[in-house]
Amino acid sequence: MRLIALPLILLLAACASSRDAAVVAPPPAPPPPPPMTMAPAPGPSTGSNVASQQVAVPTEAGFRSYMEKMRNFAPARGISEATWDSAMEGVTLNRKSIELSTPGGGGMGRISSYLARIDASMVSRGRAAVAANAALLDKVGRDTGVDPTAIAGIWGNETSYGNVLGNFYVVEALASLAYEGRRRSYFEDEMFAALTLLQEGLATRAELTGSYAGALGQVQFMPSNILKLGVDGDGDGERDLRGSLADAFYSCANYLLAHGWRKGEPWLAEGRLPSNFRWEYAGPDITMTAAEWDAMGVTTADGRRLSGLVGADAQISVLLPGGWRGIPMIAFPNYRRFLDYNPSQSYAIAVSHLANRLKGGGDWRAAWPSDLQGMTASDLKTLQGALAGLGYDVSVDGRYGDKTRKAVRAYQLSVGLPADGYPTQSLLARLRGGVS
Ligand SMILES: [Ca+2]
Repeated sequence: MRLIALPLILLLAACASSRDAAVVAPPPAPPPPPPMTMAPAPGPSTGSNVASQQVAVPTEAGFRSYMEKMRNFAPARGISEATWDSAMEGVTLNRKSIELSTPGGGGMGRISSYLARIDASMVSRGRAAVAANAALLDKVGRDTGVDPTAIAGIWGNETSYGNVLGNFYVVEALASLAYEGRRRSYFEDEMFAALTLLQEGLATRAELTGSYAGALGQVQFMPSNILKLGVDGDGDGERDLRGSLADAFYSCANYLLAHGWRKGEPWLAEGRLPSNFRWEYAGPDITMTAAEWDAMGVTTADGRRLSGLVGADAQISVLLPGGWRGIPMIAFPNYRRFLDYNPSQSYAIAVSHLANRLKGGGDWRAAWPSDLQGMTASDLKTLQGALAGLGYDVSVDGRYGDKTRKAVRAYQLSVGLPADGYPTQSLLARLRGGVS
């Protein structure tokens, strides 16, 4: 696939490698690509918050002290001392979890490295996995109304179709991340949810093996989501999202439905933009109705009007993940359900594209700009600093989010560049040169 040839991908694949290193892949013939572990979604802050400040330097002694305090909270969270003591036996500070959960690089190019994983091998192994489980997937689709290829797209991206489930004891991983403190109450809640799984007999300690961030099973559910949205799909009385594909697939469908999945609608399609398209209308932070895009002449790459695919009032974004010269993508409402699953545009595009391929769709028609160079987190910080210096409202954090996108877009508009909101090396060079 063409994306692989780009130096950009090689550069940015390196950013992901430390995160991937933790995953022990039991490789079938072609080794599976590393999984994209479900990043924890922002959760409600219901944690006990022993201390809400960030722990500066994680130490084993600090961890032990924190865990002693947490043990006191266990009964109030419905966890017996016996469960706690048994679950925590041998648990130590897991620095690998903390290291892998630390944002490693700028967002730019992540999309390329994500999409580079959706190669011929990923697609062919996926089609084989879908064929091998066709009866079950069809039944899930009929029963729930969720397109089974969407589920397969998540399954493939999360665990390479069940081949890479993670090898972390999630109680230890979650305790370490809670102690580390950046998202303490979220991880405390997930740790207690994992302990609840144990105490209620929904999982054994050995079954609480998963990702460095505490996600479990074939489709990488966080423990609280197993409790809230897990489904016993095969009717054996257990919610076993690790050992039972039926449980995993029905649970995945249930998650998407609970977040507003629209039955019978697509999620993402390659788009075709009119020649007079205003680039500043693109971006995940901007939505317009299908009817509004129709009126502007935006269609799918094969020329279909958007309101013919979804309701005329459906809220849709045009995405330009490779900038204005890259591949235009139409993000339908169901695309946002993948974002609910993991709030990363790169993740949601990768799941969308894999699902489209598993549904029989082809590769992208448009080409990725071959001269596009990656932006490291450091590059992004420099760019953000320059924009902040010009008075734009932007955080200098090396991350490509909505604020940076808006600031880049506003700057591009002010100097007459195509306002795609996409930070590039050439934009950085321009800002460094003091050209404003
Ligand atoms: Ca079951």
